Amino acid sequence: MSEPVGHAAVDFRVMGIVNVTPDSFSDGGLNLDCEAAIAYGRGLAAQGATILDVGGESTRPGAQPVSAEIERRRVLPVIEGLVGSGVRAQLSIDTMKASVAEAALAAGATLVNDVTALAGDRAMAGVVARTGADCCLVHMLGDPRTMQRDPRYGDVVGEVRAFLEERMSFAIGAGVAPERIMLDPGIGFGKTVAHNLELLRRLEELVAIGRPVLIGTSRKSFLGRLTGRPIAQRGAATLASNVLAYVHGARVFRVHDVAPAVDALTVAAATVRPSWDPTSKTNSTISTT
Ligand code: PMM
Repeated sequence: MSEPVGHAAVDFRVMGIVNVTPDSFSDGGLNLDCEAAIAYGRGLAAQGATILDVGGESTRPGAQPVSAEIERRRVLPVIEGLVGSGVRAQLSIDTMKASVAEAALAAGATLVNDVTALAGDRAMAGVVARTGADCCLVHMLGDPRTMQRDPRYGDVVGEVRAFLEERMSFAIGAGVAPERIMLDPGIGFGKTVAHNLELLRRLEELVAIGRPVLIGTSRKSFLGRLTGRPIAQRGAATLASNVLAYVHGARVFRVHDVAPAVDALTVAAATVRPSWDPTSKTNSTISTT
């Protein structure tokens, strides 16, 4: 893992969001132009993102699916451009489709962020295993079209944990190395405000599975419900949720606003780990690989 540019070594990673979609909930349409998306991604890396998550299909609640062909046309030039520019960040492909993942990995991505946890496309696990890519397994109830219709759980944390353990066993059985796997409870993916808060409050139970936990709260609607703020004004709420998730053990943070997240998490890390010198370059960094 490379260190964030211009920052002391840290034990967390910030994943900057590069959505190349017309309809993502907070930044849809921003990066549809390829050159703009490449420049945007480079800017996030310069702010300290050590992962750039490139996505060509929105997974916001109610989003309509797009074809693999359209998705590939959106993301491949951006990944190729970022690789060609020598950007210092790991490139992640946010997709549910094996053919998109395969093409993105061939173009230089090394992480597959699949919100179906390798269950949406039967060929996905094979692609991840064969290429030796990292992968993020995400919990989602249903699919993006239906997931926010009255989601119910007996014990949300227990059910998410059991799901992630099952998907991890599946991935390992398909040939994915355990050390390549990150886990994500899927904040907002088939969860009420109370479900999201309980997952954040009891995150240690997911951390106990033994793999790095990724959290994606950035600008999401539960923060809007809590604060009454529209999407563009959820920056402070996002930071609060990420700092608390750090304290409860999350170590990878998927965000739109990278620079404030790096600052907030740097302070959280220095506070939580008093024996750790945040100004030293010699601290060990976490590895998701
Ligand atoms: N959220 C979104 C998309 N992809 N991937 C992971 N691993 N975790 C998330 O929480 C997540 C995700 C939806 O947000 P966006 O529309 O802003 O990309």
